[in-house]
Amino acid sequence: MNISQTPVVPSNASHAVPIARVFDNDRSSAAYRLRIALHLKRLDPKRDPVVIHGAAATHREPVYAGINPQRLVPAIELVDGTVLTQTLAIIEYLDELVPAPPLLPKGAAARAAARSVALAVACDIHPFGTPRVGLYLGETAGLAADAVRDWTRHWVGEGLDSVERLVALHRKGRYAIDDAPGIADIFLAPQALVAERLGFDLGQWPILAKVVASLRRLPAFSETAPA
Ligand SMILES: N[C@@H](CCC(=O)N[C@@H](CS)C(=O)NCC(=O)O)C(=O)O
Repeated sequence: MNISQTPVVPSNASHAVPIARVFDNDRSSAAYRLRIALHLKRLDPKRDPVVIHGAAATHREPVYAGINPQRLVPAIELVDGTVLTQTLAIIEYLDELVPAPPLLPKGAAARAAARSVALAVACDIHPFGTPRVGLYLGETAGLAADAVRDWTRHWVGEGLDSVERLVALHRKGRYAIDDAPGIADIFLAPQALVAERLGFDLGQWPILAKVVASLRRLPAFSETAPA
């Protein structure tokens, strides 16, 4: 990891955001959420890659553990040394500092609905597919690779069944909530990609499939996607 404290002064954002660096990972769906939000806000801070897969993983080593106590990506470091973790917290921080375009809809109920979709993904689906959980199931619980994959597929499938019903309740536009891409979409699109990587056809969730197809036409979602 490079250690640099160069502050980011965004060229197009209406307010300067004092980010020194983003701890990023190309394959991580949580890091993808943050890349989408930064793109929507026209921010392009310095990125420090953190390896989270395989023998070369650096995220559980003392250097990164000293930065993010949870040893997860993404995280951001501000120019004053403050480290912010958890994508929903970081994205809402960006939204407060750079209000345009807004990532939360108008109206308290619509905002709660948008957060409920984001949280359904972040809390109730995403953790089941993380490297740490897969490693525990394989190495400690002794499950074969196929069994780990089936286990992950089960929770991702059941979770997205629920999110399909949730989005059906709240959707009033082209995307998950309305006609502006926001936090519900920022959490949904990366999780949809994980589902596809696990062999799901998004067509089994017709509403989510439509929303994700629309999102993938937006540069903020397509240009920041994991390889
Ligand atoms: N709830 C956290 C999730 C962060 C997370 O689990 N990130 C994954 C990558 S997608 C990670 O760092 N995993 C490392 C591991 O599981 O060991 C957030 O929203 O930021």
